Amino acid sequence: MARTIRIKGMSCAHCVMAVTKALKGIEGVENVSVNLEKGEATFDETRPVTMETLRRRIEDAGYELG
Ligand SMILES: [Cu+2]
Repeated sequence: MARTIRIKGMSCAHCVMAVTKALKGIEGVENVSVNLEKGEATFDETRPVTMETLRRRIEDAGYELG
C-alpha cells in the first residue's frame, strides 16, 4: 500500500538523497520517492512500518517528521 509522510528540514538534492537512503534502509519500505517542494516522501509499504521507526530513521538522518 502506498503511504506518504511529511518531512521537515529538506532544502536541496542532498537532503532528498539522505532521506531516500534512510527510508530505503527500513524493512518493508520499497519504491521511495521524495518530493523536495512538497516536503513529502511516498513509498510502498510491503509490511507494516511504525511511525516510531520512521521517526527514528528520519531523525538519525538529520530531519524531522512533519
Ligand atoms: Cu540539503
